[in-house]
Amino acid sequence: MTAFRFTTAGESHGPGLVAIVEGMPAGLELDREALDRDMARRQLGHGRGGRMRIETDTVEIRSGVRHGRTLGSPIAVLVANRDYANWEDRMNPWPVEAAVDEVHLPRPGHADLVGAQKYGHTDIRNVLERASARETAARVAAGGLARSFLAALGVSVHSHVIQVASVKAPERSGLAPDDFASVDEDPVRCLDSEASAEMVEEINRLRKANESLGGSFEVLAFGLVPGLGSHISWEDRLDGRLAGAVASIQSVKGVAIGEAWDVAGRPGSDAHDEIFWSEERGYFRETNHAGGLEGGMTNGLPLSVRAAIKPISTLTKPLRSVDTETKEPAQALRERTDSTVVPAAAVVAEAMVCLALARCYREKFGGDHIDDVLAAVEAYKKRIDFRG
Ligand code: EPS
Repeated sequence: MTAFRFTTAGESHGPGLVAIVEGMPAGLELDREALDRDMARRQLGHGRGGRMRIETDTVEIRSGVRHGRTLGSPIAVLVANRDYANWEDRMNPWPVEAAVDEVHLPRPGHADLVGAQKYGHTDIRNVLERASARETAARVAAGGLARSFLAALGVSVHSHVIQVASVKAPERSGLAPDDFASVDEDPVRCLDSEASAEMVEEINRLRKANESLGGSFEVLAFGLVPGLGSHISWEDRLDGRLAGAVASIQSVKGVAIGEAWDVAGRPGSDAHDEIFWSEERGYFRETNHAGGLEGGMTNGLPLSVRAAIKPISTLTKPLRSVDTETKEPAQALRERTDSTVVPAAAVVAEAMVCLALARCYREKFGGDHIDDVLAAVEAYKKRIDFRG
């Protein structure tokens, strides 16, 4: 059987982005509006730039789905770049008559310089177009398919912003799916309205000072069975897969599972989740310091993945750089940009977590049709007496 995997293709200002998802079961009902809702959620957030006013991202399915149900074959999705209409000369796949200027001013923090060196390009645009976080639109399209599969198994994945620049929301533990009902209505997708107002102020203040802003967020997955991932080999440890999936998002520089950074400073007696058992509940815990993972496997508690993202590396007050043609000191490329993408990055991380979890479910439970998967999950829950 084809392994569950996905790939994306596309440049930021090219004709469009493509994602191909392989290994989905047949017979899964898809909700077109839900797929597009995720695309719109990725475009949200106070501090985004002019591009989001040009695009209205939607998922166009090109294969693998018929009359709203998956066929079991590869699913190809297309996300058009409306902005391509303004870039047709500069980004045309074929030679054009018009003179097109090359970019020679690498931005510190972006892929520009090392990408041009590695791939032998004199025009940095050949690197920055693919390195752009626009690519995450294709990941969210693919992640929407994974999310649909997980939803059929009773799993839901949510996110919220914890920090924007120096403003941190108060710590929240014991979050449940209902807590996220209106998170997308908040301008920075934060669960704390006071912190949110301060974050918006901080964005406005730093944007005026021509600064960009980083921050951090948390993704939570609810309804997972224990035993996704495995302790038996390094590649199967879910901690590693999740860290890789989330750290691969543009601008992400750190990933933590659960309370990792806090736990590092605590004594062992205050770091682990003690195990209890009762007639009604079976095994249960009173705490979730481990963020739902033990030994590289889900343990049936909510999964928590946190990530830190650096400030965007395109600055409206550019940093010092070098002209790669003349080797003279120069200011880095100044392009239209966002002030911060923390709220959007959290939505992208939801997609990456959905894709990583969908792969685990496909590996563990197999099945060609969604009903096969459901039956296998039920049988497993029964075997381990999991009541969650
Ligand atoms: C993005 C589209 C881009 C940027 C942003 C993400 O649009 P443009 O480059 O046309 O303004 O807003 O890209 C980056 C943060 C980056 O570093 O490249 C999007 O669709 O998310």
